[in-house]
Amino acid sequence: MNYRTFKNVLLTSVASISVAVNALAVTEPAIIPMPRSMSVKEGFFTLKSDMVVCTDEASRETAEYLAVRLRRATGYQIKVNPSQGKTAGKGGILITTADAKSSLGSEGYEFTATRDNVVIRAPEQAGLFYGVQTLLQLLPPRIFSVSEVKDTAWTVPCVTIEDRPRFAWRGLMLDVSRHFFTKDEVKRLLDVMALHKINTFHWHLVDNDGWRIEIKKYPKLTEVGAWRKEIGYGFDAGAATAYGPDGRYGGYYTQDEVREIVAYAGKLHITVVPEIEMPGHSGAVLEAYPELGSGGTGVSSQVYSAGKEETFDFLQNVLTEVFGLFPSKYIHIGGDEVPKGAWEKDIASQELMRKEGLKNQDELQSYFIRRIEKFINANKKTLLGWSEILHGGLAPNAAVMDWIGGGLEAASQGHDVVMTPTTHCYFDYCQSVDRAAEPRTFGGFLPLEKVYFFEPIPDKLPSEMQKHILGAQGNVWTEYMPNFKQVEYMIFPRLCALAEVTWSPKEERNFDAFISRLRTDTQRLDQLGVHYRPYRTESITKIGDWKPGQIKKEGASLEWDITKNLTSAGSARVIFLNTGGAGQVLDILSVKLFEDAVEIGRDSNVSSCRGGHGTKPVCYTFDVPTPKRGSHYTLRAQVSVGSGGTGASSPGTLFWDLKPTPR
Ligand code: TNX
Repeated sequence: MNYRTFKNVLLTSVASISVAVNALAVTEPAIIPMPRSMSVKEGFFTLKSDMVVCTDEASRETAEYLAVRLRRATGYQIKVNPSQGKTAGKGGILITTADAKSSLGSEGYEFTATRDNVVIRAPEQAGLFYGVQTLLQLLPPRIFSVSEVKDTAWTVPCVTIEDRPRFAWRGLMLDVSRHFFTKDEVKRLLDVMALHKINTFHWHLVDNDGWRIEIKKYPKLTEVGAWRKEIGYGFDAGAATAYGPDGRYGGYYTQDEVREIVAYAGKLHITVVPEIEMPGHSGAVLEAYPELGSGGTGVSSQVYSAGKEETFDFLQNVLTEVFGLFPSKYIHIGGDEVPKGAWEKDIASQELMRKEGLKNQDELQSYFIRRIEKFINANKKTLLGWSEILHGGLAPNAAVMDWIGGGLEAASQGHDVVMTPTTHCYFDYCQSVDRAAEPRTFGGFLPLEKVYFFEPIPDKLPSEMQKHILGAQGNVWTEYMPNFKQVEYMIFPRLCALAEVTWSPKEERNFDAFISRLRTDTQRLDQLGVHYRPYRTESITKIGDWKPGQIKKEGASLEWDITKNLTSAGSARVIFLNTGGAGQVLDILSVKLFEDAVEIGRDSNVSSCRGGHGTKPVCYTFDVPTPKRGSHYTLRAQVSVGSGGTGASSPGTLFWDLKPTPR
């Protein structure tokens, strides 16, 4: 789409430039994801209090959805006429499948706004629904207000749009096991997904920390498996509200609630894909039904026995109830990070390996997944699993969700693949290098730019196999997100970028234009009350590293030259990020700033800078003077191996953030 054309049209068509600027502020098309093709014309269509949404009987629900959305903010008594599917008339909106181009596919649509009316045509309802989302985004952001907004000109710029998605799978995964989120929170998320034309909600319902779906045949799954004693992950009890009446932490969805969410999503043209983890990440189940486990302790206690018939009976019974609740073609069975060593000590698993001639644990895992796949296929569903289901041989009809590789290999062999690599799709990773200014997160770093430039098709995949890349998905693992506000903060605006990756043409991607549209989109999020991370460019820079060998038990002095970092007088933060694992702790006793050999600043706070996931960096602050030409500036830190850790020294990185003194 072409903003320049749009501005030129405005500037030449209105008498005064200030009017043009005003009009731009209200109506500049800021559609996310950007449509495939759009041309902006002169003039506006304006909503009227007595207007009608005309439609055919088949599209009535979509027309009603639009009318409800429009009524809320405008306060207009907009009517729906379901027996007028041919023309919008003057001042109306037409939503119809009549005469739609079949080349638009199942999710595409055509959209025309003139001064007289708006016409949305699509061969199928999903396309009409996306046309409606486009219409909402062409209106001022206050159209998303939950209460009536007076004195607004509800205008839509005159445009013609032809649009359809690049990928069929435009997804978001939410982990509700590590922390539990309510039915209404899930619905809220679905609404904002639909606004960005995201069509798949992958629901991670099961993990070590909690089983979240009622299964009638096995009540202990939720009586026992949905709860834990404490919030965990180092959070204060008050960081979440998911407590039961008995004070236990957790929660689950009843089957009625699951049906309600699936139906709600369906109306938003979102497919819900359930994930029932196996054979690992199953600590919550095995707490309720320990007889299905491999025995063992620690992570080994979180793995089903692969050798017991009872395991398969149980899983098949669970899956049967799951099939009845989810119309989705795909059933996700996890398959990731199985500590397969658990099977070495499990007699039943060892016997099975002998009987089946399985050479190693990978082949045993593959046996497990293949057996489940047979059952899933017999129920006319397709098995989907994480990268590791390739180990020991991929099940014949399985689809793969690539998080640590395997996508290229699977797609090359003709298996369908959804791309969710940690490098570009892990919304649990920190959004800024300035971790000190962010909430606690998982170890990785995933800025908005990186999501935006993600290319789902692997480089080396031959063109004839590219159709096997169904699309991409953002993953929200919630270890460090104890409440929904935090979940939203991690999802937005990164999901907006992923929406564009999965919907819009690759060649048209332009980060600056996206950021400019995002400004309007975040106004929509404001109206909807979504908690997002405002986009800003980073002022933080890396000074250098430290290596484990430099840190001694008896203490050590680390030094970094910061002459080129100290560019003006101001307030500087020196940030220590421990990149080691859990238990690798660096004690910092003082940090001093030198100008040549003279100490000019000192922060004598003593702190422990910890490694591992979900830990925060440590900050030291200095008022720095205007640098003298020719002088050298040095930071010196007095450190030692941390007393509160395992005694191992850590690696780490040092950052610098200078806020210049305003002149
Ligand atoms: C790996 S991604 C996992 C999850 C964790 C996540 C944290 C995947 C299939 N497994 O269990 O929550 O890393 O980033």
